[in-house]
Amino acid sequence: MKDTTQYNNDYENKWCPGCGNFGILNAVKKSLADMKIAPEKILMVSGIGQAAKTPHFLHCNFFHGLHGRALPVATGAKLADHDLTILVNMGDGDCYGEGGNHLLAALRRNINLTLLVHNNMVYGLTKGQASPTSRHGFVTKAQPQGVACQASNPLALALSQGAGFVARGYCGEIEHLSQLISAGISYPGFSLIDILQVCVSFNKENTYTFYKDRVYTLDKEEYKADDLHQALDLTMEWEEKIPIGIIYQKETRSYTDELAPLQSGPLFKQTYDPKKIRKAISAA
Ligand SMILES: Cc1ncc(C[n+]2csc(CCOP(=O)(O)OP(=O)(O)O)c2C)c(N)n1
Ligand code: SF4
Repeated sequence: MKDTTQYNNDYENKWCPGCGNFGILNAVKKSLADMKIAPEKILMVSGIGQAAKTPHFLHCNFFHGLHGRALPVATGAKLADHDLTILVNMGDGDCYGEGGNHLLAALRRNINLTLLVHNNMVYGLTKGQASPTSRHGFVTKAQPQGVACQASNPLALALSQGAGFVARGYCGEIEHLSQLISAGISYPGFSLIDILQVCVSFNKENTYTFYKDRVYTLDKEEYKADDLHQALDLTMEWEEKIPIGIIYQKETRSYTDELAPLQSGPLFKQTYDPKKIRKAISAA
């Protein structure tokens, strides 16, 4: 095990004992240590929620902003300095609800970011309302008669939008999850890792026992993650068995590779001619 202590931060942590976020935090540290990425070369961006507090507990650059808005901030940061390793940590509500349209834009752009969605199928920070991934019929204090709409399927959505790297991890399989995170960071485009995260306080259905009976790891030898239709089929598998691993991966060229001005180096290092900018503004 590589030394993960360089990423430790002593910010007070108030996650509930047993929260699945601890496993995700450990997997992130392990992946960064394995990949030998120095804290100053990492930027972690988040919005609002329990998942969004993750960067507080890591020694690295971070930006903690508005609910659902992490992806546009991360996109701007990547355009300014595409040499940074940028991880985005969001809850399922934050990403698939409040930030849903930003997710669609990030998928279309194929901007080189690694998005970790802590999917506990509930709004944790605000004490347990339903989120977009809560199952139809899921009972909460705010939905006492059960959720009346269908749960969204974010992995199928991402595939339908042309996503190049789609994976699912589980907070109880830290070694496996850290490998997925490393693969996402190495991927030269947008990577979505949806992580099954246990919320011990507000989701009494999707527990460690629930996942223990269902989660299985895709065999790297048997399952080649390059067939879109097979991948779509896998995203539909849920009731009896739940696959984790890289569900789909294709060759790609990222947004920052597509943009000509970035080929001369990160934007923040480039000089600019104020006269040209004034001319462009007055022409607009
Ligand atoms: C625009 C906006 N709407 C609602 C809220 C209130 N709010 C704060 S956290 C949260 C839910 C967070 O749930 P999720 O993103 O699933 O993350 P978790 O806490 O479960 O990790 C909500 C609704 C807010 N802060 N801003
Ligand atoms: S409420 Fe749920 S998501 Fe939030 S810290 Fe507690 S267990 Fe974790």
